[in-house]
Amino acid sequence: MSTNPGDTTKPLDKAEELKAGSNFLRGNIDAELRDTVSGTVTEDSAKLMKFHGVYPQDDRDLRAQRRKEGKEKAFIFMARIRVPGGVCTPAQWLALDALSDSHANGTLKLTNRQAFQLHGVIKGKLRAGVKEINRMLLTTIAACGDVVRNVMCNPNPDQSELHAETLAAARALSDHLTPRTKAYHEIWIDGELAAGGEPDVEPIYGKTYLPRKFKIVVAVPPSNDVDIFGQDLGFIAVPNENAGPGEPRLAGFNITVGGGLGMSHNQVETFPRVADVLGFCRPDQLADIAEKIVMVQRDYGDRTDRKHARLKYTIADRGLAWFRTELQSRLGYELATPRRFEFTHTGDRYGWVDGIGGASHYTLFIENGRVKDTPGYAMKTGLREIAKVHRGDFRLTPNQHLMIAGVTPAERPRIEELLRVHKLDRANNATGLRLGSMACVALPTCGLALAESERYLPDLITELDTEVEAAGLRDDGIIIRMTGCPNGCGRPYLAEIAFVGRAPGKYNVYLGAAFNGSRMNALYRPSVPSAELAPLLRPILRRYAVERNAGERFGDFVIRAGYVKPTGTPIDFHEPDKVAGTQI
Ligand code: SRM
Ligand code: SF4
Repeated sequence: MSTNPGDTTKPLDKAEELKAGSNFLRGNIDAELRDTVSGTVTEDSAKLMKFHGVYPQDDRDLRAQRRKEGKEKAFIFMARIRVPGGVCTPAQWLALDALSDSHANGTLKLTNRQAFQLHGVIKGKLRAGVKEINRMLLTTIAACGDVVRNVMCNPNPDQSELHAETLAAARALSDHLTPRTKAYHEIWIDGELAAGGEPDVEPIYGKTYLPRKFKIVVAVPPSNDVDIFGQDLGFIAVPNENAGPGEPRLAGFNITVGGGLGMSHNQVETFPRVADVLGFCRPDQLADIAEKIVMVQRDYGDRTDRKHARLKYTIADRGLAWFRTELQSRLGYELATPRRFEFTHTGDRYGWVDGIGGASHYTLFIENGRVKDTPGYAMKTGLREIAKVHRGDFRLTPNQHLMIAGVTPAERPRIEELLRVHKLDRANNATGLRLGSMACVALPTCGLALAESERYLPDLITELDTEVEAAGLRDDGIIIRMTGCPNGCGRPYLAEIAFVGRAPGKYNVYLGAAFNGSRMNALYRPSVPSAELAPLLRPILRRYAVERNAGERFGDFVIRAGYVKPTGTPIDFHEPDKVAGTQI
């Protein structure tokens, strides 16, 4: 449907016309990829290519110099490879590693939604690169665009006995909600558009797909690593406490809806929102419920304004009661009452974890998910050597790190040796602050970045680490995140400490989210120059070390100590004077 039942007086956003006329996402992509004159594609093709997991970008580090020289921008592309539940094989890792060298900028980026990104792909290598990705049984389709994105799931196979069943559920959901258009195959794999043949049908999406991106996760308590409250739709695995031998361990899922984190500075009608718990369902109802929720949003999401087109706004505007009624009328049954659940943290557990059945898993801290070799730390080489011998699998975590999973007792000494030889084992010795850090990509590739993020947060943490060590907080987990703009990619509003780029070298500072991801933070100080960030935070960390109650988390302390008030409303994110809190 391309109507907007919410407000039929406003014209549809131009993107709707583009999607409708694109012949199921073909548009002019094929012809523009063949054109060798331009290093990029038109704006329309750029928008459609996102559905294929590909983003036109330019190297922003080179912009000024090239402008001075009268040259066009240094055009490049980013390809996002979605990996449902984050599980890939060593062979796939090796192939991506090689592809990052032959077709991209030599790095692999592990995203915080369990996907890979290749950056710096030039147009001439793009089609061959995507074809190669598909050859290794991975895909970029629906990694971006107005569709259901990569479905996340906790990566630890032994997080609980429920894990295998939840991972299977996440993968099944991903398959069920993948777009059916044949355009992807034609453009990237066959290399030409098929004439005639069966017409495309998109039974779930229709020809204009969704009003906006849509994100689904499956959480396995007590870990909330998937940050379920920041996602459009979430499922929380609930165990069957009375399961007998051989019976399924999974009773079903609590359902969360309407989370989302993007906003624009000082546009109060945009805001991050924590998801609501909607109800409970049995495992066999999962796909039906997910599909119908997606369809409600397809039909009622705001197609007139892309800044107001996420499910969180549909629910905020119409109310949860309306949403439940609309959903249940499509399902033909009522949702059950939510069951009890408890999350204790959002971070990853590093190092070796012994699993069921003798296998063990090693989670490696990869700062901001960037896999590369640097002088003195050949991380990418080390992981390649491990991939050559590893018999289990690799699992991307929702915090941008990597789990080497399913290591048998016989294999473990070899993996341990490779970790040691390549100094990978040292990465996990960082402070709790660094281990709890996450930054979005931002400069130089992200076209929306207002400030640095991935390239700056590590240095800022180094500045704070001295205080952390001196105050005796070395091993305390504190969730600290940075983004280069307010779109929220690094999930900053769910961090105990967050920096959100406002302008080059300036950040809004947010404090006070819950350690388990259930409460957002609030704006503490707007537009702080980077040189003043560490001095601003050091005294707060010092006080926390001395004055905290037993077991009190940093995010709770800053509220109790009066630095910020607990959040609730959008205003907390936009009007500094009213919400900055009292500094003591
Ligand atoms: Fe994001 C746009 C990177 C997770 C909210 N995001 C972008 C783009 C594609 C910029 C663009 O549109 O031109 C960034 C590409 C930068 C680059 O050069 O690689 C980008 N987002 C990322 C990643 C790679 C950050 C990371 O370092 O891990 C994450 C990729 C996830 C994935 O594998 O799919 C990423 N983005 C998120 C998240 C977190 C999450 O989903 O858990 C959010 C907040 C949650 C949400 O969606 O509400 C997020 N990204 C956005 C938004 C704001 C959406 C909104 O509703 O306002 C944009 C901008 C947009 O869509 O217009 C955006
Ligand atoms: Fe780019 Fe902003 Fe997302 Fe960071 S938060 S990757 S700067 S869009």
